[in-house]
Amino acid sequence: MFTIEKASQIFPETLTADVVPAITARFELLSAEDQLALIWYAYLEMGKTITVAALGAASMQFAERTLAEIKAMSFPAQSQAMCDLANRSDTAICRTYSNWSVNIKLGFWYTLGEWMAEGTVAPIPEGYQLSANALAVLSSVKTVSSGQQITLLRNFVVDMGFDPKREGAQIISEPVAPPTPAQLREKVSIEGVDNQTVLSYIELLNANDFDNLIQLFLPDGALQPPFKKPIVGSDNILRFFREDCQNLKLLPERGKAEPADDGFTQVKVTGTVQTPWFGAGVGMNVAWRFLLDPNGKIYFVAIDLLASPAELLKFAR
Ligand code: 45D
Repeated sequence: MFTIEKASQIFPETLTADVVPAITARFELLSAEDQLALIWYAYLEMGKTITVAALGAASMQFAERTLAEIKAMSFPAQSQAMCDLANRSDTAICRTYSNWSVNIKLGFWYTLGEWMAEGTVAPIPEGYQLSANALAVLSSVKTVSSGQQITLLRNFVVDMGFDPKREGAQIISEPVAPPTPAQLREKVSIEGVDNQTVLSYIELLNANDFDNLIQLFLPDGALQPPFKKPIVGSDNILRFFREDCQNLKLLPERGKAEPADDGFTQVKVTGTVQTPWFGAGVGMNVAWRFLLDPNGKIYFVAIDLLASPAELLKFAR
């Protein structure tokens, strides 16, 4: 029988972007001042080629009070509040921050970044000198692809703040918008794959139709996001879809399906994914590795950020 552990090893030839966890680990060793300055420089650099889209005002309302609180502070207090976040200090703002979903955290920083640029929030001090280590991390960030860069930026931000790990802590996330109406949904086709579960997975996720999407999974199924441990059980997967997966655009290109042990089927698909933050400006190269039970239900799916575009075409036999 398959276990989640064994399932996660299907299609072992798939090469993921290991530079992302490697650079993230080096970033985490830097001082808070260096971290903030490095993100600022990386963000300015990226802004030359890609632009962040401000999310709808509705999604910002959850961070509004904290943003207003920071805006009202003196410059030194603002810098301190930002350093506290990077230092993961136990402050009220850091606790509030850690309860936000990823998108609210990103929206919060997006707003602070705009205010820093216009001068209403303390900027990175002019002439701030990054340490040698920080300079080395920054130059590594510059060498990776734009899909890997935005993944790094997101990683840098999500672990900031102070998480007291309270049992049953409620994550504050954006409301779930109604799914795309049937007549506006797009059919997908994938070269080499006509498996209905896989096609429906892509179509339902693109339509934000999470209630139907979750029906494709076995109750004890698992979903493994890039560089993460598998999320196990359909309740947990549904919560993840609602919290973190609205308005993604999945653009699968090609794949292959083949029989696995015990009447299961394994399917690998490659293609690109767009996030609402960058739209068509950044296509992340990904693989989906599905393991379906004999009834076509999803027991396991991993989403991998690929090491290079060459991986999009790699289907070893
Ligand atoms: O510290 O099939 C300043 C799943 C300086 C679901 C700043 C998926 C100071 C299943 C500039 C102010 C989700 C797994 C900071 C598929 C400072 C599925 C600001 C995959 C921090 C396909 C920084 C989806 C800012 C994927 C504003 C792969 C940074 C989605 C902003 C990937 C960074 C989405 C932003 C990614 C990063 C989004 C907006 C990687 C966004 C990244």
